[in-house]
Amino acid sequence: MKLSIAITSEHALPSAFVVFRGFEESILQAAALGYDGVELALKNAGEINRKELQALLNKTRLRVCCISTGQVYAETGLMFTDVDRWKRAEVRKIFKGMIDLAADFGQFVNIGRARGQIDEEGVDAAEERFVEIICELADYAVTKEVGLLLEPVNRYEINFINSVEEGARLLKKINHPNIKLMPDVFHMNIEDVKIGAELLRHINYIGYIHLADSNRLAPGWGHTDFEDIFNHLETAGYKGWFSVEILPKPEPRIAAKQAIEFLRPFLKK
Ligand code: LER
Ligand code: MN
Repeated sequence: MKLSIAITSEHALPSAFVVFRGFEESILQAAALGYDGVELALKNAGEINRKELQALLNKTRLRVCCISTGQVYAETGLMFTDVDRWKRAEVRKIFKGMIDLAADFGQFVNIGRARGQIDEEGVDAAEERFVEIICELADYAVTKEVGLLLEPVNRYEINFINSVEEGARLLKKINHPNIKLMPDVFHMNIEDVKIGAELLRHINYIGYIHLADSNRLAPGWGHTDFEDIFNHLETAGYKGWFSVEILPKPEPRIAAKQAIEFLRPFLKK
């Protein structure tokens, strides 16, 4: 199984959950530590110089496994559920740019908090606006051979699609073959009944997994039971990517090293 680490630009907000910042530095560090790929956390596709990125990937033999979009919401507040149709048009444009980029680098685009909030109009209105945009983007992404990944995010960050159970229920309803879930075990620790058992139960909807311990430190440095998670994923026959999305503590290189050293034995199984 393949392991990636989330990285971002040197200009990203301090709140971005990444270990390394600055694309060149990050890719070189990830390669030196033995990661198979990187997940690019972007606010728009224009942040990437394609030629420079390709040269770095050629040099390191790393792959970009996903473009993640938490920075879209963090930097602009744009969301699929916004009542303002011009803002919804803007978010469509940004995500289409990310999908175009993923056609060359990444193969997946995630939808995190940009999916939006449930406001005073209630869940049905939010869901209707969300479904219209995600389906349009999923149709567009098919033509580019890119998949969409919906990430359930805990209630303290967003009030819409918090648990894997809720994500799976919504995907069943939407029934679009080009949308899968991106469970993040940090959020699952807050929202789901069990982590490993829920991953196994919803495995048909799962396309990619974010790894962090219960405190967003490197796996192995909190109280999440990774033995249980990987046993369930083995039973499920999960073959997709894992990406480490952790805080740069105690310092970036040490955190990234702690993560890969702890995870390697599970991934080799
Ligand atoms: C993004 O992948 C994530 O997990 C969120 O917690 C960021 O807000
Ligand atoms: Mn995540």
